Amino acid sequence: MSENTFCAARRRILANRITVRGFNGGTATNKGENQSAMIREILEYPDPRLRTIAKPVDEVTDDIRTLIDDMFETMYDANGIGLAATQIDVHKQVIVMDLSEDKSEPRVFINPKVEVLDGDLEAMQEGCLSVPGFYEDVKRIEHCRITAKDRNGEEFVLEAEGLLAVCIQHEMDHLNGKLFVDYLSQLKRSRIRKKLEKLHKQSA
Ligand code: QAP
Ligand code: CO
Repeated sequence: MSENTFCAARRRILANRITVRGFNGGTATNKGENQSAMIREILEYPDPRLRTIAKPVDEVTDDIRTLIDDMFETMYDANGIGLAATQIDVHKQVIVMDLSEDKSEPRVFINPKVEVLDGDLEAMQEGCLSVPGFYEDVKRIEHCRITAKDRNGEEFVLEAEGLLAVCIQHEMDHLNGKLFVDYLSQLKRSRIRKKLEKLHKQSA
């Protein structure tokens, strides 16, 4: 994947969403713009709360569905493609994702488990809503099978490759308190940390 693929893909996704909004003449019919859902604050690296290990969800209740709605609202508002509950300081095993250009493919993963189907590693440029403005190559398993529950508590199995496989592994890392910067060299990671700390001080 080339250097600018991530940015280009995001620009494309954004341009498309703006068009969709214009077409509808409003936001009411757009998925992820649920009237009652709330945009939550996204924790940013190096916030120590991002290191918390998430607990499995016992039962998919209305409270969990409210959490899911808020997570979509927060992710779409920030122009993200994936968000783990950890990132909004809720330490439950819940992930939301939408890799489409028009918010048409919302996906929910509750208590996800990953099984390696092909141990080959593939490098892809990653970003993270908790590490805004930084994009780096990370090597991850190319082909995996995910078992998880959906928003109705139904179990499903999904084979993933490409961006979907990368994104699910990235988000599952969040549930285990891990960030993509942990895969980088110490030097790169500390540069990112220092730049973000400086920004946080400025906006405090
Ligand atoms: C994880 O990341 C991911 O820095 C999801 O200024 C990303 O949604 C997995 C974002 C890439 C695989 C490949 C980041 C938005 C979004 C930023 C995201 C930013 C605005 C990141
Ligand atoms: Co992330």
